[in-house]
Amino acid sequence: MRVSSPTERRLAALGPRLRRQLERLYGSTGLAIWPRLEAILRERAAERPAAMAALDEARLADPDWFVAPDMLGYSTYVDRFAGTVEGLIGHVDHLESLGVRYLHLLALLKAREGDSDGGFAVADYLSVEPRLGTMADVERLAARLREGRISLCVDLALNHTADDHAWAQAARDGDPHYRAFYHVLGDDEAQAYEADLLQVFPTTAPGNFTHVPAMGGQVWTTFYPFQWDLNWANPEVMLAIVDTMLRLANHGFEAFRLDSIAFLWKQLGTDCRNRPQAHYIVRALRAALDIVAPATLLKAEAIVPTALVPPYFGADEGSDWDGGFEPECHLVYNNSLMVAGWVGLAEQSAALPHAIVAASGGLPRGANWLSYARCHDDIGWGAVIGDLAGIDPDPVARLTIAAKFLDGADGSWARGEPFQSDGSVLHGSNGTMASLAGLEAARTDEEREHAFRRIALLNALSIASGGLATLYMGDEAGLLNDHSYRDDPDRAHEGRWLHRPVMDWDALDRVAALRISGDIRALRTARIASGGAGAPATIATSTSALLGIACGSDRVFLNFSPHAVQVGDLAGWHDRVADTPIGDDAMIGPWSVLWAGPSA
Ligand code: OTU
Repeated sequence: MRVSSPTERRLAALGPRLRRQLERLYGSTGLAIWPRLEAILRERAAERPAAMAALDEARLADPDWFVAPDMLGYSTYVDRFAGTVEGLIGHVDHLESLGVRYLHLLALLKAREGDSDGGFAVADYLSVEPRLGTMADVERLAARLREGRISLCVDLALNHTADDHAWAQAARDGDPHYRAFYHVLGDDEAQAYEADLLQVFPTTAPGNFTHVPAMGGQVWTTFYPFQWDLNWANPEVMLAIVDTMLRLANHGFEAFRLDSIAFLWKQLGTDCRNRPQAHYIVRALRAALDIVAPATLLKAEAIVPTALVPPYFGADEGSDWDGGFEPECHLVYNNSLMVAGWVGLAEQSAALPHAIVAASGGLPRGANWLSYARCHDDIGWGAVIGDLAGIDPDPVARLTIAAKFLDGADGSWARGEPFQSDGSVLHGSNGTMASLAGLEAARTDEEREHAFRRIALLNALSIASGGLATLYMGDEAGLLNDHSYRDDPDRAHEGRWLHRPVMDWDALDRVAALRISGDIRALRTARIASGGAGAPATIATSTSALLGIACGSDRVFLNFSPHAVQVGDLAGWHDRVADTPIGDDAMIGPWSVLWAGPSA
């Protein structure tokens, strides 16, 4: 009889939830792997460092620890921010100066030689990209971040590996065990699947399959040809990824960004996105973490219509929370709110931001949105087409107008560029926050002022809507589009490098950075004062340009138009940003935010 340790107690309590997922996925074969999976859980638990075990206990006592008014995130490539992990340790003070409590590092793990899709073609999940440092450096960084109450997040690209991953190399060399880690199809079978699949990179990587002679067939490659989709119908893949994830958690990572999880399960005759089995896979990962490393968060990178998000938090298919709930992810990207913010600017209307804030309510306990204005990816238009179905008679036409505006058409102040298209089709838009908001195009003081306000407006949408609001590196400094990628043979084809500039540390004491960072700090301070965090709610307003959000004790108004508009009677309320009382006939300026707290 084992001494009852916290892990043993959690294994006894949560093991059934994990076994249920295995049975749903693999039937009796799933239960046959249980002894091996149980051994992995115990081995990894035995290795869990004391500091992480202590964090486990603290967070079990406070499951909403990350749904907090002062939670603010930051996402960056290590090399573009600080060169190396060691260099990053030297810049943690910058993160602390912004009030950051969550740090997502991109392209940290060892990536494929050459083009690696920005680090998302992983060659070894368990080692750090050598030019960035070592896992020992990461453990020192994680310890430094914990001192500052900053949680370290890393991408777990579990839909695919690089084609030079050891598993792929073994498969290529004929090892049947690792060949079964991937999908290898005949031409006709691949064609049958392809008929229902969408394109992620239609311009740079058309199709979802790549003929690999050494594999003797068509390998499933949803993304780039060098990103081989893992075969999650194979329980050996589950064992390998659970072990990988727990080893990484023991190195000090407190959150995993689960990349592309909408694509995990393949089913003939479907678009192979958002399948029920994809959720069972993630719920198995969640159960394993809850047993061994409960301090650790899972964040779903599921770029899907808002209506398809609840199962990624754990709701049963199509049911509300009462209809059944199994924990899946703690955080889900609110991609639709990000897109809606940009559409709001383009349309000079709060209509879509209002609709998405209203659709983002009703979260379960221990869950929150990951809210953001920009990230390392494009503004993807596809998911919001789904959100607009039923609201708008022609979503594609409407979003095409917004996309063209953001790509700079018709005298627009935006300086974005089409992604995966020449602008003739609707796919995505690239650009840094400052360039998209008009700071690049601004030539007069008023144009610069309005650009600064539009940046603050979208940061306010992300912060006031209660999510784990996450900044993308350089946006706090107003960095503009970086066109240098066009001269790099490994990057020239990949337009998203436009909005992935190298950090300009000298810019931090210039006007743009001081204004933008100052606005961010003011919004974060206001949210802390409001006590607001978690699911957002809307407030009715007097005009379609004006969005109202309830945030804790406060009322936050966002003006998505270039004209001053009336807010209404706010007598007895206090402007938390300007620190002035607000009257009974409040107005809000062009592109502005009015954050109203109850008078003391
Ligand atoms: C994710 O992207 C990553 O964020 C991208 O940087 C990677 O290129 C990609 O996966 C492959 O790893 O998978 O859930 O439109 O926004 O591909 C959707 C491009 C994704 C990305 C989209 C997204």
